[in-house]
Amino acid sequence: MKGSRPVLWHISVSHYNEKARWALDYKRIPHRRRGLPGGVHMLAALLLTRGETVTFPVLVLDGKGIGDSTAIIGELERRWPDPPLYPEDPAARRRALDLEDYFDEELGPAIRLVGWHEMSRAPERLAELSADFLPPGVRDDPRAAAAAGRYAAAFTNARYGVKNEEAAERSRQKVLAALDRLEAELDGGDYLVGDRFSVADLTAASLFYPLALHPDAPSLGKLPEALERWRAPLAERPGGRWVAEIYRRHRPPPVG
Ligand SMILES: N[C@@H](CCC(=O)N[C@@H](CS)C(=O)NCC(=O)O)C(=O)O
Repeated sequence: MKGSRPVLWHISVSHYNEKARWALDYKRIPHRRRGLPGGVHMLAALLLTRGETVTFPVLVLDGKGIGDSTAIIGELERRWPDPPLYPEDPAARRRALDLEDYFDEELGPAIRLVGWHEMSRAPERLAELSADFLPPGVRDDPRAAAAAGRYAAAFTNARYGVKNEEAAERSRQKVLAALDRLEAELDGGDYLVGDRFSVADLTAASLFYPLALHPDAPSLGKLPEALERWRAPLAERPGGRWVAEIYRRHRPPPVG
Protein backbone atom coordinates (compact mmCIF):
# COMPACT_ATOMS: atom_id res chain seq x y z
CA MET A 1 0.00 0.00 0.00
CA LYS A 2 2.88 2.36 -0.65
CA GLY A 3 1.71 5.86 -1.45
CA SER A 4 -1.82 5.33 -0.09
CA ARG A 5 -3.36 8.01 2.10
CA PRO A 6 -2.24 7.77 5.77
CA VAL A 7 -4.95 6.59 8.18
CA LEU A 8 -5.08 7.88 11.75
CA TRP A 9 -6.79 5.53 14.18
CA HIS A 10 -7.91 7.65 17.09
CA ILE A 11 -10.24 8.34 20.01
CA SER A 12 -11.97 11.68 19.55
CA VAL A 13 -11.78 12.97 23.14
CA SER A 14 -8.28 11.72 23.93
CA HIS A 15 -5.60 14.38 24.34
CA TYR A 16 -2.74 12.19 23.02
CA ASN A 17 -4.89 11.66 19.94
CA GLU A 18 -5.48 15.39 19.67
CA LYS A 19 -1.69 15.79 19.64
CA ALA A 20 -1.36 13.52 16.57
CA ARG A 21 -4.37 15.10 14.81
CA TRP A 22 -2.92 18.57 15.37
CA ALA A 23 0.46 17.55 13.87
CA LEU A 24 -1.22 16.10 10.75
CA ASP A 25 -3.41 19.19 10.36
CA TYR A 26 -0.52 21.59 11.01
CA LYS A 27 1.49 19.96 8.23
CA ARG A 28 -1.62 19.84 6.00
CA ILE A 29 -1.15 16.12 5.35
CA PRO A 30 -4.18 14.59 3.62
CA HIS A 31 -5.26 11.56 5.65
CA ARG A 32 -8.28 9.57 6.75
CA ARG A 33 -9.48 9.17 10.34
CA ARG A 34 -11.02 6.12 11.92
CA GLY A 35 -12.49 6.56 15.38
CA LEU A 36 -13.08 3.78 17.89
CA PRO A 37 -14.42 3.86 21.46
CA GLY A 38 -11.92 3.61 24.32
CA GLY A 39 -11.34 0.00 25.41
CA VAL A 40 -12.26 -1.52 22.06
CA HIS A 41 -9.33 0.36 20.58
CA MET A 42 -6.68 -1.69 22.43
CA LEU A 43 -7.16 -4.80 20.30
CA ALA A 44 -7.15 -2.65 17.16
CA ALA A 45 -3.89 -0.99 18.28
CA LEU A 46 -2.31 -4.40 18.90
CA LEU A 47 -3.31 -5.65 15.46
CA LEU A 48 -2.40 -2.47 13.61
CA THR A 49 1.08 -2.30 15.16
CA ARG A 50 1.61 -6.06 15.07
CA GLY A 51 1.80 -6.30 18.83
CA GLU A 52 3.89 -3.21 19.53
CA THR A 53 1.32 -1.15 21.46
CA VAL A 54 -2.16 -1.21 22.95
CA THR A 55 -2.65 2.55 22.82
CA PHE A 56 -4.15 5.00 20.36
CA PRO A 57 -3.25 7.04 18.35
CA VAL A 58 -1.91 4.73 15.68
CA LEU A 59 -0.98 6.09 12.27
CA VAL A 60 -0.92 3.64 9.37
CA LEU A 61 1.61 4.80 6.79
CA ASP A 62 2.34 2.69 3.72
CA GLY A 63 0.66 -0.26 5.42
CA LYS A 64 2.74 0.00 8.62
CA GLY A 65 1.13 0.97 11.93
CA ILE A 66 3.07 3.48 14.05
CA GLY A 67 1.96 3.71 17.67
CA ASP A 68 2.72 6.55 20.14
CA SER A 69 2.16 10.21 19.38
CA THR A 70 5.87 11.05 19.76
CA ALA A 71 6.90 8.40 17.21
CA ILE A 72 4.10 9.52 14.88
CA ILE A 73 5.31 13.13 14.95
CA GLY A 74 8.91 11.95 14.44
CA GLU A 75 7.90 10.08 11.30
CA LEU A 76 5.75 12.97 10.01
CA GLU A 77 8.68 15.30 10.54
CA ARG A 78 10.95 12.98 8.55
CA ARG A 79 8.56 12.61 5.63
CA TRP A 80 6.88 16.03 5.62
CA PRO A 81 9.52 18.39 7.05
CA ASP A 82 7.58 21.57 6.11
CA PRO A 83 6.32 23.32 8.10
CA PRO A 84 8.75 22.03 10.74
CA LEU A 85 7.74 21.09 14.26
CA TYR A 86 11.32 20.38 15.31
CA PRO A 87 13.65 23.38 15.74
CA GLU A 88 16.64 23.30 13.40
CA ASP A 89 19.27 24.18 15.99
CA PRO A 90 20.37 20.95 17.76
CA ALA A 91 20.27 22.42 21.30
CA ALA A 92 16.83 23.95 20.70
CA ARG A 93 15.65 20.66 19.21
CA ARG A 94 16.88 18.77 22.28
CA ARG A 95 15.02 21.19 24.53
CA ALA A 96 11.81 20.84 22.49
CA LEU A 97 11.98 17.04 22.59
CA ASP A 98 12.71 17.05 26.33
CA LEU A 99 9.67 19.24 26.94
CA GLU A 100 7.55 16.99 24.71
CA ASP A 101 8.67 14.06 26.84
CA TYR A 102 8.00 15.88 30.11
CA PHE A 103 4.40 16.81 29.20
CA ASP A 104 3.75 13.34 27.71
CA GLU A 105 4.94 11.54 30.81
CA GLU A 106 3.98 13.87 33.66
CA LEU A 107 0.93 15.79 32.47
CA GLY A 108 -0.80 13.36 30.07
CA PRO A 109 -1.68 10.53 32.48
CA ALA A 110 -2.43 12.93 35.36
CA ILE A 111 -4.91 15.20 33.58
CA ARG A 112 -6.62 12.13 32.08
CA LEU A 113 -7.04 10.59 35.53
CA VAL A 114 -8.53 13.78 37.02
CA GLY A 115 -10.98 14.06 34.11
CA TRP A 116 -12.17 10.45 34.26
CA HIS A 117 -12.30 10.53 38.06
CA GLU A 118 -14.83 13.36 38.03
CA MET A 119 -16.70 11.98 35.00
CA SER A 120 -17.10 8.63 36.77
CA ARG A 121 -18.75 10.41 39.69
CA ALA A 122 -21.28 12.09 37.38
CA PRO A 123 -23.05 9.23 35.54
CA GLU A 124 -25.41 11.49 33.55
CA ARG A 125 -22.50 13.52 32.14
CA LEU A 126 -20.56 10.37 31.38
CA ALA A 127 -23.57 8.86 29.60
CA GLU A 128 -23.83 11.99 27.43
CA LEU A 129 -20.14 11.87 26.56
CA SER A 130 -20.17 8.13 25.88
CA ALA A 131 -23.29 8.32 23.70
CA ASP A 132 -21.13 9.93 20.99
CA PHE A 133 -19.40 6.59 20.51
CA LEU A 134 -22.65 4.71 19.88
CA PRO A 135 -23.96 3.99 16.38
CA PRO A 136 -26.47 6.63 15.19
CA GLY A 137 -29.50 4.32 15.60
CA VAL A 138 -29.03 3.84 19.37
CA ARG A 139 -27.32 7.12 20.28
CA ASP A 140 -30.55 8.73 21.43
CA ASP A 141 -31.65 5.80 23.59
CA PRO A 142 -30.96 6.87 27.21
CA ARG A 143 -30.52 3.24 28.35
CA ALA A 144 -27.87 2.62 25.69
CA ALA A 145 -26.10 5.87 26.65
CA ALA A 146 -26.18 4.93 30.35
CA ALA A 147 -24.76 1.48 29.55
CA ALA A 148 -21.99 3.08 27.45
CA GLY A 149 -21.23 5.40 30.37
CA ARG A 150 -21.02 2.46 32.80
CA TYR A 151 -18.68 0.70 30.40
CA ALA A 152 -16.46 3.81 30.15
CA ALA A 153 -16.33 4.10 33.97
CA ALA A 154 -15.48 0.40 34.34
CA PHE A 155 -12.81 0.47 31.62
CA THR A 156 -11.06 3.61 32.86
CA ASN A 157 -11.12 2.33 36.43
CA ALA A 158 -9.70 -1.07 35.46
CA ARG A 159 -7.03 0.48 33.28
CA TYR A 160 -6.10 3.68 35.15
CA GLY A 161 -7.67 3.30 38.62
CA VAL A 162 -9.71 6.47 38.17
CA LYS A 163 -12.06 5.85 41.10
CA ASN A 164 -9.26 6.06 43.64
CA GLU A 165 -9.51 9.39 45.48
CA GLU A 166 -5.83 9.42 46.54
CA ALA A 167 -4.69 8.78 42.98
CA ALA A 168 -6.96 11.61 41.84
CA GLU A 169 -5.46 14.00 44.40
CA ARG A 170 -1.91 13.05 43.39
CA SER A 171 -2.90 13.66 39.77
CA ARG A 172 -4.38 17.08 40.56
CA GLN A 173 -1.04 18.02 42.14
CA LYS A 174 0.85 16.76 39.09
CA VAL A 175 -1.32 18.85 36.77
CA LEU A 176 -0.60 21.90 38.93
CA ALA A 177 3.12 21.13 38.83
CA ALA A 178 2.94 20.85 35.03
CA LEU A 179 1.12 24.20 34.82
CA ASP A 180 3.74 25.79 37.09
CA ARG A 181 6.47 24.36 34.88
CA LEU A 182 4.75 25.55 31.71
CA GLU A 183 4.55 29.10 33.08
CA ALA A 184 8.14 28.99 34.33
CA GLU A 185 9.46 27.71 30.98
CA LEU A 186 7.49 30.34 29.07
CA ASP A 187 8.71 33.05 31.43
CA GLY A 188 6.28 35.52 29.89
CA GLY A 189 7.25 34.63 26.30
CA ASP A 190 5.02 33.33 23.50
CA TYR A 191 6.72 29.99 22.86
CA LEU A 192 8.47 27.28 24.86
CA VAL A 193 11.52 27.10 22.61
CA GLY A 194 12.94 30.15 20.85
CA ASP A 195 10.57 32.46 19.05
CA ARG A 196 8.46 30.06 17.03
CA PHE A 197 5.88 27.32 17.41
CA SER A 198 7.37 23.83 17.88
CA VAL A 199 6.50 20.31 18.98
CA ALA A 200 6.93 21.49 22.60
CA ASP A 201 4.07 24.01 22.28
CA LEU A 202 1.90 21.56 20.35
CA THR A 203 2.38 18.89 23.01
CA ALA A 204 1.73 21.14 26.01
CA ALA A 205 -1.35 22.75 24.41
CA SER A 206 -2.93 19.51 23.21
CA LEU A 207 -2.39 17.69 26.52
CA PHE A 208 -3.74 20.70 28.43
CA TYR A 209 -6.76 21.05 26.10
CA PRO A 210 -9.26 19.91 28.81
CA LEU A 211 -8.15 22.90 30.89
CA ALA A 212 -8.60 25.64 28.29
CA LEU A 213 -11.43 24.00 26.27
CA HIS A 214 -10.84 26.26 23.28
CA PRO A 215 -13.65 25.94 20.67
CA ASP A 216 -11.19 24.33 18.23
CA ALA A 217 -10.26 21.61 20.76
CA PRO A 218 -12.34 18.41 21.12
CA SER A 219 -15.69 19.01 22.82
CA LEU A 220 -16.27 17.36 26.19
CA GLY A 221 -19.87 18.57 26.46
CA LYS A 222 -21.12 19.95 29.75
CA LEU A 223 -18.56 19.12 32.42
CA PRO A 224 -19.49 17.72 35.84
CA GLU A 225 -19.72 20.57 38.36
CA ALA A 226 -16.74 19.40 40.43
CA LEU A 227 -14.56 19.21 37.34
CA GLU A 228 -15.67 22.66 36.20
CA ARG A 229 -14.90 24.11 39.67
CA TRP A 230 -11.38 22.70 39.45
CA ARG A 231 -10.80 23.65 35.81
CA ALA A 232 -12.17 27.19 35.56
CA PRO A 233 -9.62 28.99 37.81
CA LEU A 234 -6.73 27.11 36.16
CA ALA A 235 -7.93 28.20 32.72
CA GLU A 236 -7.59 31.81 33.92
CA ARG A 237 -3.96 31.38 34.91
CA PRO A 238 -1.31 32.60 32.44
CA GLY A 239 -0.63 28.99 31.39
CA GLY A 240 -4.33 28.32 30.76
CA ARG A 241 -4.65 31.48 28.70
CA TRP A 242 -1.52 30.56 26.79
CA VAL A 243 -3.07 27.19 25.80
CA ALA A 244 -6.15 28.98 24.41
CA GLU A 245 -3.93 31.45 22.55
CA ILE A 246 -1.77 28.70 21.03
CA TYR A 247 -4.96 26.99 19.84
CA ARG A 248 -6.18 30.26 18.35
CA ARG A 249 -2.93 30.98 16.55
CA HIS A 250 -1.67 27.56 15.53
CA ARG A 251 -4.46 24.95 15.46
CA PRO A 252 -5.60 24.79 11.84
CA PRO A 253 -8.91 23.18 10.85
CA PRO A 254 -8.79 19.47 9.99
CA VAL A 255 -7.35 18.58 6.61
CA GLY A 256 -10.19 17.38 4.40
N1 LIG B 1 2.54 7.54 25.03
C1 LIG B 1 1.33 7.29 24.27
C2 LIG B 1 0.14 7.34 25.19
C3 LIG B 1 -1.15 7.13 24.45
C4 LIG B 1 -2.28 6.73 25.38
O1 LIG B 1 -2.08 6.56 26.61
N2 LIG B 1 -3.45 6.57 24.80
C5 LIG B 1 -4.58 6.13 25.57
C6 LIG B 1 -5.82 6.87 25.19
S1 LIG B 1 -5.71 8.45 25.99
C7 LIG B 1 -4.76 4.67 25.35
O2 LIG B 1 -4.81 4.21 24.23
N3 LIG B 1 -4.83 3.92 26.45
C8 LIG B 1 -5.00 2.49 26.46
C9 LIG B 1 -4.08 1.88 27.48
O3 LIG B 1 -3.47 2.60 28.26
O4 LIG B 1 -3.93 0.70 27.48
C10 LIG B 1 1.24 8.33 23.14
O5 LIG B 1 1.86 9.40 23.26
O6 LIG B 1 0.61 8.05 22.12
